[in-house]
Amino acid sequence: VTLEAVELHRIGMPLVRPFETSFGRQTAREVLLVRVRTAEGEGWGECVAMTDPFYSHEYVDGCEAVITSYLAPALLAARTLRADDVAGLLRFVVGHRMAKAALETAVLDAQTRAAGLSFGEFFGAVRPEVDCGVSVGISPSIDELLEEVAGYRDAGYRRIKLKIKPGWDLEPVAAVRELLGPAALLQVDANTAYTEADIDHLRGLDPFGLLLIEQPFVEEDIRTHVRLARAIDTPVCLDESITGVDVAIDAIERDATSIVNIKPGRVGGYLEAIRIHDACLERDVPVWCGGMLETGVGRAANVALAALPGFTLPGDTSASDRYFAEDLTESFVLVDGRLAVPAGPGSGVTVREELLGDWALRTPVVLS
Ligand code: OSB
Ligand code: MG
Repeated sequence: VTLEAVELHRIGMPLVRPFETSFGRQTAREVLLVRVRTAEGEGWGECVAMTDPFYSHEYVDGCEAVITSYLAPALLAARTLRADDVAGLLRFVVGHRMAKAALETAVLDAQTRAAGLSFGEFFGAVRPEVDCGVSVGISPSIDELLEEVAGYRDAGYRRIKLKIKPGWDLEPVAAVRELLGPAALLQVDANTAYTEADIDHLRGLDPFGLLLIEQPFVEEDIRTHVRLARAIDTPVCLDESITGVDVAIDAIERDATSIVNIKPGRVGGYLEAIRIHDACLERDVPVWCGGMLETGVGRAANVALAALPGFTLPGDTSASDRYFAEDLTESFVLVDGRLAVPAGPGSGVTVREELLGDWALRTPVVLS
């Protein structure tokens, strides 16, 4: 496509319920959206960075700054480009994968819309809908947790993920396992809240038959994940640590992870996410699609990705109403525990421009 301008939109959306993890509690989602204007039409990308640098070093203000000062000017200077050129054009900037992913996705959306291809077709989707799980935050009490989980079970979610941290782990897991019964798919996510000294304690999760434990230790610490994997029966799954295909292969070969959470934003975009998927499929390592409380813009692309053959576990691709009273695009509605892969060109969803204005946190920035 021939790139004419890059627009940055900043919106705020209240969450239907607070979302608490080991790294903090959120009551609203601040979202940075990128629109590219090209000679062939427009495209959208959602930056998954959060307001604060607590899950990742990336955060909304930082992403906007690096896009404005470095990334967008490099793409505008190249002018004519394809999505698979973007990573190379942006390689001179170290890291900042979420910011890069938003730009690459916007270019890919414009390019595939112009070609009349859906993301599902472009990525190589093998199913028309995907199995969905739901990520359940840390709750003020076990009773409230059980009520929330029962609601998601009744809505049809095919897998429950509980956020855990020291002081909120064995007890809530035991209570939810009791509620759901032994056959239900149940997993936990610690978002790096534990240390090596907790390995013995984490072995206490084994009796609950969990699908996996996600990212108990810090991002850079592959070694302690290897030690845990040796000590525990529950499969270990990395999220934060997996920043690209080479790290994924390394972690798999070292037996630090036997299942991989693929989040396109965290790895620099959908093209790298597909490379990780392919490497995992080749090694018989199951993958699932993570989430970052995306609006319909990001969700559409995640659902298309989750339709690739190696995504054999339900993802954090929940319905729009799990997060928001109203979505920025058409809503994603759970049917029999699944979401449909959008079939239209590009991401297949349309940004409701009037909401962009209503929810704006500032006037859009236009770079050209
Ligand atoms: O660790 O998977 C995570 C949300 C924000 C940041 C990190 C994570 C999450 C979730 C929610 O678990 C996933 C979702 O429903 O989008
Ligand atoms: Mg996680």
